[in-house]
Amino acid sequence: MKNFVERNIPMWEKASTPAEAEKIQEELYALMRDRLYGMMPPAPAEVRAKAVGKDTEIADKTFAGKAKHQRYRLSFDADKGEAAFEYDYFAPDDGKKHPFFVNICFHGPAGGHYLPAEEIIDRGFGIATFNYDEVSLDANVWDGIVPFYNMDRTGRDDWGKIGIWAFAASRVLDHILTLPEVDPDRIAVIGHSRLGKTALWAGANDPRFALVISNESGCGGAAINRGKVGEALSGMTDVFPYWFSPAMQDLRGVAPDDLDFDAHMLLALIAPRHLLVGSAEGDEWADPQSELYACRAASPMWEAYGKTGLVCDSETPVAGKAFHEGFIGYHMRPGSHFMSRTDWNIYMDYRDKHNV
Ligand code: GTR
Repeated sequence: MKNFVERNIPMWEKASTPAEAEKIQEELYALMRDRLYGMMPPAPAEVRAKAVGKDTEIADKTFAGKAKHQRYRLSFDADKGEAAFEYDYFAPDDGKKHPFFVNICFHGPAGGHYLPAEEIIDRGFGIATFNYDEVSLDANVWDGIVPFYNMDRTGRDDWGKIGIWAFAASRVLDHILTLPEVDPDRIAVIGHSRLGKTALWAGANDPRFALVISNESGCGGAAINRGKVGEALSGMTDVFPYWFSPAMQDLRGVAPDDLDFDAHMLLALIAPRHLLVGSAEGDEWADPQSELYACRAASPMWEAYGKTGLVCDSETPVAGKAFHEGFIGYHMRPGSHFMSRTDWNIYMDYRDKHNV
């Protein structure tokens, strides 16, 4: 008997080789861009960094002096002048190279909820973190780096906030690649909830991220829309129009079964790199089951590259269990919508296990 994914999720044309997979990924990228997230500007030729403050208070109090900390102001040439924003850099202070997290964050710079920074440093990972509101406010206001670009939201395919924050994650990546503590082959992009959606789009746009981590990104992120409980894309056209391109308004009133795309197509853009999707048992709004379905439905793209996608013998998520054997990892944590220490530790376990 066919399972839910085989019965309900529309698939792309089968790809059997990496070359075929790449061609289909180009088509899927265009679809996700045109339906949801909008255009991205080209990467700037150069990102300039200025050290703007070393907060010894943070390095000493938050990390007991174990971490190097530096706040940087990044600037780069945009269509209409120089755009800029700041981020915080934390690295274990031992003179070695480390895997890093580019953390798209609700707060800055460290020590807040959602970011157990000391534990992350203790496990040997570095953190480059920025406050998304400082790049452009999480509201229908086009401030921050946006006024320096021609995409001013009058164009149907202009970027929305998810694209804008994802673009910033790539600029942070540009800079950390020049720093001595960073292992360039082991950089992950991570975000929670709306910022999990952003991490996925950042990973889809920038192949330099070796690992993409979506924590409870739900609707408009890792959750399959067909059969989904909780939030629906149609409702998002009203509540969060500014997260997406203006063209996303076309989804108003559209039933999930009538969409010509679904979330597995977004996840498939990460292949053949590593992808982690985390859910929480009590997070019906994001819908763990739909996130697991998306991982399963995305797996054939990894197979076309000769890699294993999701390895999971269960139709349903299992609280407290991580399915972490393949290039797609999925776990569901007991508890509510949050990016907790448990989630971070599960992601770091995967990174240790797969050396990514
Ligand atoms: C909710 C939204 C979700 C999720 C969440 C969050 O209001 O409906 O899609 O993104 O916010 O970002 O915390």
